Formats: sequence, C-alpha cells, structure tokens
Amino acid sequence: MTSVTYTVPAIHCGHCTHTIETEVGELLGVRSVKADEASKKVTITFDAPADEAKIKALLAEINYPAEGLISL
Ligand SMILES: [Cu+2]
Repeated sequence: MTSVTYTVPAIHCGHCTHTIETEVGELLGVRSVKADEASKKVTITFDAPADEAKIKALLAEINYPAEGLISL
C-alpha cells in the first residue's frame, strides 16, 4: 500500500473536497482519500491496480489537477 499527498490549488470549498473524495474513492485500488479545504492538500492511500499516473489523470479529468507531490 502506498500513500501520496498532493497539493490541489483548485480546492476552494467543501463541495470540492467532497467531489475529489467521491471520484478518486471510486478508482479501483484506492483505499482512502482525504481532501482538505484549508491546506488544499489531498492524501490518497492506494495499491494496485491504482497507481500515481491513474490518480493524477483522474484528478485532471475532474478539473482538480494535482500540482505537487508532497510525500510518497
Ligand atoms: Cu469548491
């Protein structure tokens, strides 16, 4: 299992965090998603078949592009 934290500058309200948690949470292999409105950070725990490329592609697709990887 792997955890990543991204900065997602497009987060600006509770609706954003809910959308991200719901959409990313549906990706196969994703175990948990926590999006924080105040810090604009999203922490995702996942394992195969999910991977970082798929998660970043999904975030971009739903208009919340990940701009920085904080930690692995
Ligand atoms: Cu919002």
